[in-house]
Amino acid sequence: MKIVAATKILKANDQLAEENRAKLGAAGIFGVNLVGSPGAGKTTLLEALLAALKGRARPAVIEGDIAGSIDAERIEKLGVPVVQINTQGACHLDASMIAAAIADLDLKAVDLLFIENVGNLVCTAGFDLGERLRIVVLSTSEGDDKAVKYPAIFQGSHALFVTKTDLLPQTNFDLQRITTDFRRLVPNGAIFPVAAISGEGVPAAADWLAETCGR
Ligand SMILES: Nc1nc2c(ncn2[C@@H]2O[C@H](COP(=O)(O)OP(=O)(O)OP(=O)(O)O)[C@@H](O)[C@H]2O)c(=O)[nH]1
Ligand SMILES: [Mg+2]
Repeated sequence: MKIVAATKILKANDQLAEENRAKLGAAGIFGVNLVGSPGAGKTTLLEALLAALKGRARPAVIEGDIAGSIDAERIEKLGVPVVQINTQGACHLDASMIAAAIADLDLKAVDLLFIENVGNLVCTAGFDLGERLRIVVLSTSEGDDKAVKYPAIFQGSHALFVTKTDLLPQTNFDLQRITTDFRRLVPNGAIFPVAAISGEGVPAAADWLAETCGR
């Protein structure tokens, strides 16, 4: 019987992720990995950010889902190049999937690559994709205790986007609590409260993103 240790698989992933980072870097492309629970508002936020960044960057999107192409179709409607990855059961994207998707993109026409990971607050934490920036998306309806309960995904992220702030009056979500908990894990992490549906907070988040990726 052959047993493959998980550490070996993760090591192989890390190596591939470095290759992705080098390839994207050589092509002048800044990769952003969006992670968060199913339904946290990742695609809605992405739609709002793409609109806000129009004319400032040449974006492309890789959509990760277990099945279907609903999110990729939403992005396609905006006229943005998009590749859909179906993981067929896997609860996260990995670097080999991104390598395959990158091969389907015209890299010369892109300088900002968004990767929407499979909706999951646990599995996505262990897999570097070769991005430069990881943003964790948490909606107000999920509860403000998530940074304490799921530290790994927050710890490895550079920024926290708190989505669905229009629902704050209907929840007991405490922005101060999540800010304190996130900063404990990522002292210099950026935090942006946004309501993608109304556009509130989106310009500030888009400006920060543009500046961070050098646009
Ligand atoms: N009230 C409110 N609802 C929102 C907001 N952003 C997203 N939603 C809703 O939340 C639901 C999920 O949004 P999506 O953007 O599809 O979430 P997602 O994280 O991409 O979901 P998966 O890709 O399935 O993981 C949809 O019904 C959205 O309309 C927001 O700012 N406010
Ligand atoms: Mg989505």
